[in-house]
Amino acid sequence: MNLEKRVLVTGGTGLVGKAIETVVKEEKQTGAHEVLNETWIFCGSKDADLRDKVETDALFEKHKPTHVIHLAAMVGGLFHNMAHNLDFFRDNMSINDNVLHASYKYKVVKVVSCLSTCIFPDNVTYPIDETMIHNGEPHTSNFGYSYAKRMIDVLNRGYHEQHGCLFTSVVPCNVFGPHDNFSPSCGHVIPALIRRMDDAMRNEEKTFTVWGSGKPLRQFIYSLDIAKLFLWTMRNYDSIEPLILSVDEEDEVSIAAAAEAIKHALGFEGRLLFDTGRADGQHKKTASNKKLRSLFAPEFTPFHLAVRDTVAWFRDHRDTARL
Ligand code: NAP
Ligand code: GFB
Repeated sequence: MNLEKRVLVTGGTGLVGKAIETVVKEEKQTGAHEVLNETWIFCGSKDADLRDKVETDALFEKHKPTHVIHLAAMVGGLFHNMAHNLDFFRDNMSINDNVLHASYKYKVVKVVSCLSTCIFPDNVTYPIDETMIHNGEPHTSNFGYSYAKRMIDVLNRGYHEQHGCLFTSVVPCNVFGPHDNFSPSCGHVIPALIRRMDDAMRNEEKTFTVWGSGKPLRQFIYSLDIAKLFLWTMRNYDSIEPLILSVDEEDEVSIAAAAEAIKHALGFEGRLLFDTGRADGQHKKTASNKKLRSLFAPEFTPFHLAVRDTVAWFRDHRDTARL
């Protein structure tokens, strides 16, 4: 029986939140049956600072959601994490505890929260799978963010065991796309390289420096692709066990290859240099999407096309894109 759903998306104004909003709008325009009985509410920090319990409860009192997709977090790339591990831990611990406790108090039917493939142990066998989350220390570069994210899984198990709540989580690989954080200092690698290389082009520079060796490997997923996986999870996945949402292992690319793809999409003709004085972070965090593929048939945009579309979006929104 399809009950009316009121879906609150925390972090709804960010990269992943805006992608979910785009997909929901497309579903409404095409008359997709899944969305017919769903009301969607996308919130950012202006609607409530979720580090504050009172503001969090007021948001839930206002919207009385039946479902929550919990994306809100202090998020950043490698260098931002390395400089602010304590802030990443404290802010995300507060946000996660407030949102999950409000979800319990307001009898939310289901919560889908967000972990990350970067939170797995650094000393691990590959491919990584969902059973490995707590099997050892995370990489030192982002231990604050990683431990805060791991506590979502602990909270989910506690709320299920003590109160029977259906609070679950997904584990995305690296995400990029429109509405990303294009800040050279705080952003993730794809958006940061796009803005920095576009700046180099505008300054007619003949070389561009990629930070680190370029050797680390990453699985990148386009934001519109993972948005569809979030919708499927919210509507169909009823286990509290985390679910990895990643492209295939063989879709893993090096940072150098990602920089080359951005170079091609931008049309930069200068030479790429590598600053090995800058950190590489985790060498790899290759995750298996075997569990997802056993449940659903995901579709992934080819990496170079996703980069092309992200570059096009950035150039159309350069003046308003997040710095
Ligand atoms: P993002 O673009 O930085 O967006 C973060 C969102 O959280 C924004 O809507 C922001 O609101 C909100 N937020 C931050 N602090 C808040 C606070 N104190 N109170 C209320 N809202 C707050 O992040 P994203 O890349 O979309 O990430 C979404 C989720 O995916 C996060 O949980 C992240 O950990 C996870 N994830 C991301 C990646 C990735 O590569 N991007 C990979 C794996 C997992 P404002 O717009 O008002 O600031
Ligand atoms: O996306 P990113 O910042 O974070 O990628 P992680 C960092 C990798 O890209 C390192 C190289 O190997 C960097 O040396 N890189 C090259 C650059 N040029 C740049 C640049 O201009 N900016 C950035 N940022 N990197 C994050 C975690 O790890 O993954 C977060 O720290 C989060 O917590 C995120 O979970 C998904 O992929 O290394």
